[in-house]
Amino acid sequence: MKTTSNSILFIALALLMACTPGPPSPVHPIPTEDQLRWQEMEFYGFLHFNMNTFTNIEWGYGDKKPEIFNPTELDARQWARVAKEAGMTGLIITAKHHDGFCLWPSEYTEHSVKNSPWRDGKGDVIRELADACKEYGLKLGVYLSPWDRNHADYGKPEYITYFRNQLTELLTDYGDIFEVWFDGANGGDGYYGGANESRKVDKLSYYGWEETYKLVKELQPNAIIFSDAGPGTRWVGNEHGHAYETTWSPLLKDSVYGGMPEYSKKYSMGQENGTHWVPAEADVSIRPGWYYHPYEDDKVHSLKKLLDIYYYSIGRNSTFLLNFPVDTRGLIHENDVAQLQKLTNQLNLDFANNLALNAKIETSNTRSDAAFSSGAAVDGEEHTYWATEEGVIESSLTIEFEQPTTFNRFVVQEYIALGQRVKKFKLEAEVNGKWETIDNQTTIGYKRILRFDDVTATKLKLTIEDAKASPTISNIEVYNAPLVVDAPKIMRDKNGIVSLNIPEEGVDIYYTINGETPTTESSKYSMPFEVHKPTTIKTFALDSKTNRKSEINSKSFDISKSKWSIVSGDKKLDASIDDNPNSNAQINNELIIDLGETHRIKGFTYLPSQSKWSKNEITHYSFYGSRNGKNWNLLKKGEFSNIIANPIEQKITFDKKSRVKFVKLRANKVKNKDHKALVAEIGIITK
Ligand code: FUL
Repeated sequence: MKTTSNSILFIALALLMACTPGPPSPVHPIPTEDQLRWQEMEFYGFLHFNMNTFTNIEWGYGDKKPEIFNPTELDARQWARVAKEAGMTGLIITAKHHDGFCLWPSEYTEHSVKNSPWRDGKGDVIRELADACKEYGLKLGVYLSPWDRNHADYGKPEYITYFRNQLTELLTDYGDIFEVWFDGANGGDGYYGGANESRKVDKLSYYGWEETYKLVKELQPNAIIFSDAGPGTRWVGNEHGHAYETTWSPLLKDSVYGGMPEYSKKYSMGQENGTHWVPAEADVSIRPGWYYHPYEDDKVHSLKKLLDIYYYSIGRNSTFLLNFPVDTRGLIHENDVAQLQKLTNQLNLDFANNLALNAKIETSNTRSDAAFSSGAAVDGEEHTYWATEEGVIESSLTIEFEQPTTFNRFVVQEYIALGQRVKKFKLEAEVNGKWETIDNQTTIGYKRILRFDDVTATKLKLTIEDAKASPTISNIEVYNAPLVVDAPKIMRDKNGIVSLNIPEEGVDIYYTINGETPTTESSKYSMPFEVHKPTTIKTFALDSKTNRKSEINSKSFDISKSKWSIVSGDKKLDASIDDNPNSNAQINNELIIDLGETHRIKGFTYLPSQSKWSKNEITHYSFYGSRNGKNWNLLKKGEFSNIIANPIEQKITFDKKSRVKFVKLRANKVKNKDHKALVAEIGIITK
């Protein structure tokens, strides 16, 4: 008798829940209003501009005089215009980087623009940017580096007071700030007011973050705070701008602190059982480095790479923070502007015509309340959503096209105000009356974009296979993006043999080997060729059937390594001079190379291992040269700045040229001291 009444009660309750009008119950954690607004900003810019711009390095020691800072044509309105035209919603600037130099006339230090020749010491970059952002309708954010290699008190409690004073200036004097960026880096050594020593701090306790966060909230209640641990947004864990196929916005925040060594591998993808809403932000520079280096003028990312980044950040439940290294004139370089424009144009084409807008749809289950009907998923409005009945997880939504329709992009969004729910979903298409799987995936979150080869179908079905609670889908869009012809990849091997490769077949490749812009009148590629002298190779591909043309790819080479050998004769070390970025040599502190003949060299390059989560980057080095392999001259000693977070090729130039036949790289420090250094490639600079 008791059992029956219990069952009746249970059924009644279940029915009541199923028919309960009103929105689904939230699944915690959920975002704050500010986080929601911030997430919808999607695409915003980063500006790295500082003393490093003028010293041509990535991390300054803090020992340079403010006189060095002297942009000739600084124009913050250009930065804002470029960002606005690209569809960006805000700009974040390095108000103070690790070298401690301040772009505003802080009253707490002499190490700032006020002692520079720029605008006779009366300038304020933050003010100019704040005004420009206002004019162009962009939001303003500030990066204030906690690590300060200039300040004498860094490491002592006094520095924290200084840091908070500076934060107070920035958050009081420049209007609304949408994001405050706290970087986790601390490489140890610095100038520190002349002490020239190494100072590491306990990143968990030294900065007193909780107090600092309170200060931010007091001064800028709506600002989002960035750090590895949030609390507003978290680092995506790499500097390539790539979020993960499975990216949760919830984070086990209490297990994380800013700059923790295991963060990237362990926490950066977020967690299904995360306790706090701390969504990912994917930061990446438009060139290899964060700061401007003239030698990277021809290394601005290709359209293909920028598109990949877009789809791997915004398309994977993350925001996209794209950096511009402002140059010594104080402008975003024209090459960067050109690539950005290509990205914007292509995205406009990719997302030109939403084939799902107000399409005919069917769902396996829908909440009875009309406010959450299936039509809400295709009404082009992301604040309305389709929801299933409470507790109904497995569900599908089918779009029916009026005629066979071709598409290759699928956009889907969850109504995240109620929490991130979907754990597993699949996409299928009905092609010639048969259902075919397009993709099997995991998380959706704020936005997920799938790219796939052209499919021509009459129906398209999204199936939610697993979720933390009944799904809430706010938006679905379908597009047919035009094909982009890839620019040929330029590779040269140890013997100086150059090959130009492209994935597409039936496409013609044209090239020049003297740095000139190639046209269809230039050499047509048919087979690999030899190039031994320093030069720049430029190439593009043309699909003559459709007249689609790729952008031009360009790569500069120094002398070929055909005569080089490893002095010890150890064959395993050849990987460091084989001109193949994907093979590594493991070295015992030192690597000695015989260049085969004498060269006047003005620098060297070091490419660390390109494998994910490598522990073997050399962070501090000495580089020597010799004419006979016996008597060595130290040519340079220093650090490879930021190599751990951004393991790109390091380009080191000497104060003067040196004639050498032998070179020696010594690893003074490796990222993880229990690991041996890995060298993907060593090069020399002669031109
Ligand atoms: C890193 C810094 O060390 C780099 O210099 C750069 O500012 C990047 C955005 O964050 O951690």
